[in-house]
Amino acid sequence: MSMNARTYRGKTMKEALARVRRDLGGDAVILAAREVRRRRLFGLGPRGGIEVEASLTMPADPLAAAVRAPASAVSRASASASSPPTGLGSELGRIHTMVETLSRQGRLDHWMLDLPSELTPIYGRLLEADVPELLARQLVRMVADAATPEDLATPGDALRAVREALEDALAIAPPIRAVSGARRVVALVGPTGVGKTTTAAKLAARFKLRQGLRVGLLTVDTYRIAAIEQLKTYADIIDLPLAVGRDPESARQAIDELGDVDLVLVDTAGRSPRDEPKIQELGELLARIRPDEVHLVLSAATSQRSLRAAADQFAPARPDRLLLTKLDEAESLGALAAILGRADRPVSYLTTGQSVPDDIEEADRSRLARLILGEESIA
Ligand SMILES: Nc1nc2c(ncn2[C@@H]2O[C@H](COP(=O)(O)OP(=O)(O)OP(=O)(O)O)[C@@H](O)[C@H]2O)c(=O)[nH]1
Ligand SMILES: [Mg+2]
Repeated sequence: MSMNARTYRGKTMKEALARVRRDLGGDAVILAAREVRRRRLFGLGPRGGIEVEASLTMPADPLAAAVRAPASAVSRASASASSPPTGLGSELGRIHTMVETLSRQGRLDHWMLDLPSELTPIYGRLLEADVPELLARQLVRMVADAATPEDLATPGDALRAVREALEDALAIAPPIRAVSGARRVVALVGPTGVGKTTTAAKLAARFKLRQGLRVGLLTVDTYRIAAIEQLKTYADIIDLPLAVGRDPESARQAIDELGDVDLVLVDTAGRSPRDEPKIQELGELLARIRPDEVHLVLSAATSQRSLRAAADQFAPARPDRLLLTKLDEAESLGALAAILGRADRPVSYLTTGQSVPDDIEEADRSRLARLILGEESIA
């Protein structure tokens, strides 16, 4: 390796790394680490400690540096259930995963040094799944604080502990509570093109075909003729009554014209989260319709920033559920974690494709956590 590697010593790994950091800064790359034992004359002098080789330049392949740490020690530290990781083994395991993280982040993550080594790969996994860094830290920190060494004996245990912490952090809604004889009105709102109309059709078909309920559709998306035609097509195929509301007053009346139905699904026009007046208008319309549930429909295939922005900007529509679409299109689902913790807006359904009515499922805590962690995939 053609760079100016320097050696730093410390009584502990933490101390050695602190010196690396002081000297080379946060961008330092750890190339190797070893335990130093000194034969002590009459028991005097330093007892030995940890020696770390570090440099400022990134190696061509950062993982190659990790491989330089003795493989046996690394695997003993990170993968063994029978021998609890101690001493140098666990330190090397820590270095190993640190270097892996370096390759992702391009910097030395000082924060990780205090973490039990079993949790560092899980932290890396959360970041890889695009879980926001702060949230990822909170999760592993919570587990680190609460778990006993036995709780984290194997990598599988550590992953389960973090998954359980994530599950606890998710807010999940019960499915739409539609029963025969009591009309329930459910509105879908959200940004443009996220799948509101398709989802309304999926839900309508499920409640009609699987639960035998009387379902009606109401669209208040009257700005585009294509929008009405789209819903009309589904209404015809599923054989449902469709009502059209052109303003708050007629929308209210249109619901009554649907007659004796158990469930009314209200499809609304997509709105840009930046278009405050239109969202305000939507809020006024819904205030007139007075739906029992308002599901904010968000595409999982959008960035964490867009998700947050939409979640904030749609407040005037008073959504009390989140409905996540296009999970099948998302590269990773970690960003969702950022918006799924609000108890006043639990997740109701997930949609996983274009097919009506199949590609929809009720939100499930364990499934969602596994999806976010990348332990499970769609379908
Ligand atoms: N891959 C995938 N595509 C979906 C999903 N849900 C909807 N779509 C597709 O997304 C596109 C837009 O769906 P719509 O239901 O028209 O979306 P919308 O929110 O009603 O759109 P606007 O009314 O224009 O705001 C269509 O091509 C759908 O087939 C999903 O879960 N996965
Ligand atoms: Mg639509």
